[in-house]
Amino acid sequence: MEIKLQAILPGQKLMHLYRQMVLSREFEEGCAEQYTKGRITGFLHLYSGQEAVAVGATAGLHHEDYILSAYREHAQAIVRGSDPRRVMAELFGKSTGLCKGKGGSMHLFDPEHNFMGGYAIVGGQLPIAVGLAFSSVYRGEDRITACFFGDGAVNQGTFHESLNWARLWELPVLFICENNFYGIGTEVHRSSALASIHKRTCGYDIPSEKVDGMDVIAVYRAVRHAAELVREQRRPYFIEAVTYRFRGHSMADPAKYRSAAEQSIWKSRDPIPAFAKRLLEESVATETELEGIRRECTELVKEAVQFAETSPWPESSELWDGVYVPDDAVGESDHV
Ligand SMILES: Cc1ncc(C[n+]2csc(CCOP(=O)(O)OP(=O)(O)O)c2C)c(N)n1
Ligand SMILES: [Mg+2]
Repeated sequence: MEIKLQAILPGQKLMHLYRQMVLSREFEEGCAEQYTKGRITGFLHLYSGQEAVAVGATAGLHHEDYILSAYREHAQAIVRGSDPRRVMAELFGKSTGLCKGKGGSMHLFDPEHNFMGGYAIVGGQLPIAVGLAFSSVYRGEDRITACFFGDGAVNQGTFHESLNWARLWELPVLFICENNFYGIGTEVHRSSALASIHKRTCGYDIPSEKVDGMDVIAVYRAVRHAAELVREQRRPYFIEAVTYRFRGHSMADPAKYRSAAEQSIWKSRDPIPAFAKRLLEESVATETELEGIRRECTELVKEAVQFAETSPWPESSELWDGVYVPDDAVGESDHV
């Protein structure tokens, strides 16, 4: 029998999870709109469909734990606590953005919330996560590092090097693979000899499990339990969260490689209405309360867009600020 929601978390916290999923979805759909208006340019990868993973996982961690992700990371930053207005401004390239408009969609970074970055290089965040976990051990800190990555990252050399090193050095890393079955247009069965990703960690003697990534509570419980093990035993752990992205790989992708039938099966498992249904059935919330949350999130995204639109562009004099260039790598004339 399914455990009642309020035996797992108090009502207020459950509502918070719902709100974070709705805000993430609204934010992404707002980004899509701004992209079509030409206000967000470059690559834009949206997270719609996968919200239960970021929201459930973040709720299972402590705020001081580090989080790293790939380039589909707006929700991860916002759920962690980044101001949606500053995230939107970053996507617009404005100076009020999280990274002063210099990172853009794929490179959010917010040390105030221990969000240690989105990374555009597939698998690039894995060794950085291992390094951060090492820094925590070295400094005698209690925090752990949670590293999100996609199914497309598991055949990168960095994946194998990172898992090996994390186990060998007993580092407190929680690896979270968001298996949405596709790396751009390539289905996981066509790129991985063993498509059941969590089974691959036995080669590194790292315990692992698979969780339903469309169920925010299942993800929360798995991550909370795993995070406790990692924190107490100072050893890595691995979770495969099975999920689905509702949009194409990026805004430039019409996603013709997925059948309508496949998409509609997954859409019927949309984590947001599924959780709303449980909240209503178990009388944690009323429809009016849920509607209020949806309206409030739509407003927040409108405000974020307004903030981004009215924010100034970075000054051209800031072009080299925050860029690491050894003095001998550029000529004098390049420093203008
Ligand atoms: C090292 C490297 N190789 C190739 C690419 C091009 N690329 C960008 S996203 C992507 C697919 C990654 O898929 P996955 O890890 O499953 O993440 P998802 O997009 O599904 O969230 C690829 C191959 C890249 N960015 N970095
Ligand atoms: Mg993928």
